[in-house]
Parts: sequence; structure tokens; C-alpha cells
Amino acid sequence: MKKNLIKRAIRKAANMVVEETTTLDTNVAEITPYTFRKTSFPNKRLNLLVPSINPEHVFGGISTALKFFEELVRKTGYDSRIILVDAAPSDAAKAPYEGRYVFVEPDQDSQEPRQILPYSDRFGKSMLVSEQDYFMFTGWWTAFCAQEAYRRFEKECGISPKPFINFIQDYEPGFYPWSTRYLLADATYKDEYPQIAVFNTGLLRDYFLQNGYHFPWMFSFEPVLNGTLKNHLDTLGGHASKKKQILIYGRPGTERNAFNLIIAILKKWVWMQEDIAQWEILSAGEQHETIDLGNGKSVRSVGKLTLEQYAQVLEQSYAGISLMASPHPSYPPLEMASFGVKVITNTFANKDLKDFNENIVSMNSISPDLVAQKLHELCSAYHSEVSLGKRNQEYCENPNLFSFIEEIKTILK
Ligand code: TRH
Repeated sequence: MKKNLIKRAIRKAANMVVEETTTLDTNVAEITPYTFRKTSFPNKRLNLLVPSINPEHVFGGISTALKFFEELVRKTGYDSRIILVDAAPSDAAKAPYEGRYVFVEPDQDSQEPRQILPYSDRFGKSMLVSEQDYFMFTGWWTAFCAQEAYRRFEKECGISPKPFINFIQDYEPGFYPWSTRYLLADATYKDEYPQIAVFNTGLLRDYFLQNGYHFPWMFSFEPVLNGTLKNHLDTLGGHASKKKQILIYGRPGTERNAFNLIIAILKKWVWMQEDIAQWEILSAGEQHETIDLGNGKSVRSVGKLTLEQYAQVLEQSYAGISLMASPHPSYPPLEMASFGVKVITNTFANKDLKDFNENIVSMNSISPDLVAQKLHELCSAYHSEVSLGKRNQEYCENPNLFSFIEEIKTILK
């Protein structure tokens, strides 16, 4: 008995030692600082900070930022530099830029007018910055690092930033619980340096205004259908042949797309649908394992499709679920609806997509029971030939998407 007590006391003491010596990870990996080094670049230059240009990372957000940046470069006639802060470019990523851009190294004082600077492996390395540099960022951590680096740079070299272009594509504190990252993301919107806020959608701009944020200059633009998808849509002539197929936007690694909620919905639906054996459920977005739903059905992941493959799947799918826990619509519900997919999506704060076109089913309460019932209703009305519905013209073609660039040009001068 006494021996046992002693043993227990020793074990307790050992645990206490372990607890006391375990190191806490206090690092916020995304904000590994940028180091600016002064140079005298001869021309005005626009800099875009993005996490990556690798195909597996480029979804709606990065591709829209690149599209805007390239138009801004064209319209201002300034030089340009794309800085990759999270992932080194793969060969597949480099290919489309060959001949148009020169890849440079950190610390290299290059005068090339079009540069791409991989800067993810940046410990002990600097990027050259001059008085002629303008910075655009998308993603709170790129904003944070640029703002922080400029504060040091201004103190040491007397160079303050030109107005930043903050290309805001979501309310990013919302990517986290109330936490360190929530506060850091929030701080980037309140930074003391002047910022031109460019919002991806008026909905998102309104959400910021309703929540008390303010920027000296604010612009917004609306989503527009991706060119490859549009070309495919144009070949369909307003009609599509549909399979008994449900498409979900399945990204288990991206919390705001509420993957587990979609699975919970489908697990209810499989027991409601009388002709369930005839239905197939595809998940596109991120590769994941096959998920058993019960009643002999499972969700098959097709990963991130090429845009051509994605267009095919959109054409063939009868119904869809694409959720987005954010005031931003996200692109997939709009893409599905444009291809005649009856797509269930959620409202959020001031967001309600019900008026986009008649294929959107916008649900205010997203409880799995209710959504499964709605899906059952949709699937029970299945017919193989569908009309794609009335085109949302502004979404399908809008050549003047960024017409406010003219105003931005005058601010940048
Ligand atoms: O970059 P995204 O993950 O999302 C971001 C943010 O969510 C943000 O809120 C929003 O502002 C911003 O995008 C625009 O991308 P999103 O909106 O989920 O779009 C996905 C895009 O990926 C879509 O336009 C088409 C493409 N896609 C593929 O290329 N292959 C695929 O298999 C699928 C499903 C999509």
C-alpha cells in the first residue's frame, strides 16, 4: 500500500516536470517578417504580394487578385513585381510566366521591369524596395507583414509607403475563432498607413461598413464568370442534359466551406430519397477520401479539377450544395447556378444570393434536417433536360469589371 503511494507520488512529480518543461509554441508562422533593403529602382513599380501561384493553390481569390493586378499594371504602365510569400513556384506555375516575367532571387538588385520574386524561404534574406514602389496585398498576413516592414523601413531609411492597395476578398478575421489571428487580421484593416480598399463584391464592402471599418478610398467589383467556364457555357445554347448527380463544393481543409455540415446533410438525405440507388455524389475542390453516407451511398472526391473538367461536371450535375460561412458569396454557387445546377447555399449576415438566378436555393437556416428535405424536394423533381434559366448578364460578361482603376490611377500619382 505504502509502496503504491510512493510510486504514485513519483509519477505525479515526473508529470509535473514534463508539464513545466514543455515549450509552448508561441509563433504565428504566417507573419515571419519581411526585410526591406533600400534600392533606387528607376521606375514606378507595382508589387503584388500573394501566397503562391502554384495551380493547386490558385482558386478564386488568388486568380482574381492576379487578374486585377495585371490590368492595373497595363493601365498605369508601371513596372511590376509579383512576390510569392508562402510557397516556392513549381515548374507548372512558372510555365505561363516564362518570357513575360523574370524570376529573381531575394537580395538580387535587379532592374528588370517584370519580376517574380519567390520569398517564402526568407529567413535572413531581404527584398529590394525603393521610393518608387507601390504595394498591393490580398490575405491579411501579407498586409500585416508589408505594414510592419514599412514601419521599420521608414524609421531606418526614411521611406514611407505610397498608399497601399488592400484587395479585400473576405472578412478574414472570420477565418478564425476570436483569437490571436482574429486580432491580427482585424489590425490590418485599421493600420495607420493610408489604404485603398478594393472589395471583392459590394456585399463584402457593406459588411465592413456595417461593422465600423473605414478606409480613405473604397471601391468594389462584382464576381464575373471565369473565361473558360463561360466559353463552355456558350456552347450549351441555354440547355443541358443532366445526370442524377449531385455536386458538392468539397473542401475539408477550408472551414468556411462547411464540409462537415454538407456531409451531415447528405447523411440525412440518403434515407429520404426514394430512387437513391440511381444518384451519384461528387465532391470537387480538394482531394479527400471517399466518405460513406449510409444506405449504400458515398461521396466520391474528384479533387481540384481543371477548369475544363469542372465545366463538364457543372454541365452534367442536376443539384449541388455549396456553402460559404462568410459575407462573400464565393464563386462555386454562382458557377453552379449559371450551369443550371439547382444549388443550395446559405445566407450570412447581409448576404442572400436568392436573386442571382432561379437556380439558387438560398437557405437562411442551414440545419441538416431542413436542407436534406430541400434537397429531397429538388431531386424528386429531377428531369434530364433542363433549361439553364435566365442568364445573369452582368455576371456572365462584364468587360468593365475594374473600371474604377482610372480613379485609382489618379490616387497613385
Ligand atoms: O480562393 P477561394 O478559395 O476563395 C476565396 C475566398 O473564399 C474569398 O472569400 C473569396 O473572396 C475569393 O475567393 C474570391 O475561391 P472560391 O471562391 O472558393 O472559388 C473557387 C474557384 O476555383 C472557382 O472559381 C473555380 C475554381 N475551381 C477549379 O478550378 N476546380 C475545381 O474543381 C473547383 C471546384 C473550382
